[in-house]
Amino acid sequence: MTEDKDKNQDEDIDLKALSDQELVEQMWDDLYDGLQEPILEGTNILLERKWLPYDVLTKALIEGMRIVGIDFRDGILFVPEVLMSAGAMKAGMAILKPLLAETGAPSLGKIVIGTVKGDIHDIGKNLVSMMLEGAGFEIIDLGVNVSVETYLEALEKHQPDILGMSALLTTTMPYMKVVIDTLKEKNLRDDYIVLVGGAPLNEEFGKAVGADSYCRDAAVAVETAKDFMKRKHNIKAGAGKASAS
Ligand code: B1M
Repeated sequence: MTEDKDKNQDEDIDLKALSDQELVEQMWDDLYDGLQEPILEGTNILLERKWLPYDVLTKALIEGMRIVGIDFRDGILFVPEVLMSAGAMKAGMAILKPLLAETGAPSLGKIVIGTVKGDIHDIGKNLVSMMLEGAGFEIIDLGVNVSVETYLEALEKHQPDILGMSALLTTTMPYMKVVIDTLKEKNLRDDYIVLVGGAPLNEEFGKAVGADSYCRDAAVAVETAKDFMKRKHNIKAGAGKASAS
């Protein structure tokens, strides 16, 4: 009964009549309730109002998901509900993806990315991939629950510049070390720039597992990847000069 009432209330809301702030707050509620349609509509309205795709993503969708995360942690929301929220978030992200990827710039480099074994969280990883793609990187997305064997196969097949790993659980983040240690054992570690990210990680952890860098969020991932590619090109250019002289 209460659910029907809430649904009717939501149906009655004319999203177009809301101010930007009211609309964003309504979208947080709709994301919380896992409602895809209003998220699609709200995303489109903000874009029509000339919001930058990145602002829609961060201020409406990511912030909404942060709120979901708090109630998930506190046992107010449960897995099926959070899956609905994730579905709504992905629907909004699908609209933004081509806009964030509109660049036309030549490829800045190739990146193999995936969420580590045991972990099925992919929203953050997808977001990072979208933003990197938007910045001009070529992305090979291995999906979720990626084993060390799968990472190695992909590295061999695609010969990327960067390996990106995501983990959202404290129980799965140590797997990043398994992957990096395996690269070391096989003498492959120096062939790739390794970037890691995910909510439970931090800079210290990145260093401890032997990654080149920890990326706090998607924007930092883009800047870090660009930065490492610049350094890589400088090293190559330097080596060229040295051998020429
Ligand atoms: Co999960 N979950 N979940 N979950 N879930 C968390 C992570 C949790 C913090 C919730 C909580 O308790 N507050 C908690 C982890 C606790 C811990 O380990 N410390 C948790 C738990 C416990 C679980 C289960 C174990 C629950 C259960 O079954 N009892 C289970 C585990 C399943 C598994 O993986 N084996 C589980 C399941 C799920 C769902 C399936 C329901 C769903 C995932 C759906 C999906 O991804 N398709 C889900 C969700 C949605 C969440 C929360 C609510 C949201 C995660 C998210 O998408 N955030 C999350 C709570 C939270 O984080 N607030 C939670 C939005 C996203 C944009 O941010 O992923 O951090 P984030 O990505 C950021 C940065 O971290 C960074 O950039 C991104 C964009 O800015 N980044 C990278 C991420 N990856 C990167 C890679 C890079 C660079 C940067 O590479 C270069």
